[in-house]
Amino acid sequence: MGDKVLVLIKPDGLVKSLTGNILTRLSETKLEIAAAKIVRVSRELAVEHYKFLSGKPFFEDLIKYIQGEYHSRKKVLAMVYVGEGAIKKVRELAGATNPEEADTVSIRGQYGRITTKGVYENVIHASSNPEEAEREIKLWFQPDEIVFDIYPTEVRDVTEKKRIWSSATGKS
Ligand code: IDP
Ligand code: MG
Repeated sequence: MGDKVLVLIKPDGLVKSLTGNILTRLSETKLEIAAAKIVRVSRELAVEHYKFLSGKPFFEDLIKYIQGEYHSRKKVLAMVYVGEGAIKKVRELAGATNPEEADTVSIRGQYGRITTKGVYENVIHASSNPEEAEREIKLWFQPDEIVFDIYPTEVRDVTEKKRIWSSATGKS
């Protein structure tokens, strides 16, 4: 199966209409897409995702950025790709973390920017190693949202409150 990697198109990527371009480039890697969804990012999810950066001076701005607080699109596109060398391939396509240092033809080099506040708006996230990928994929996706089993699962009786479609006919 090869590597698994969590890929996020961040709010700036969505605002700048880069989704199609990025999906095309990802599909040209011949990696297989295993899951995709649009997510409204809660503060809880953002903080958990970036918890290893919680001591950094830019942390609060980073949380606001990934939640879409700086953009008119408060959402991200979350995806899982799998295949030989998936992490390396996607990280190469993404380019360096700092968009000013990123290869000019990488996604971050082409479309990223550093805001006047110092936030690296770098369009795309990609897990950087297999352990990080596993942690992040399990954070963003439930097993049934991924088309094939990429990590072991178990079946348990779980009782939880869940929002469901209302039986009242919707007025639109
Ligand atoms: P990565 O996204 O290339 O893996 P990380 O070090 O994991 O880089 O940082 C996560 C995100 O935090 C980056 O993508 C970027 O948006 C932001 N970030 C990282 N370092 C800085 C910094 O020095 N200033 C501002 N933002 C940063
Ligand atoms: Mg990282």
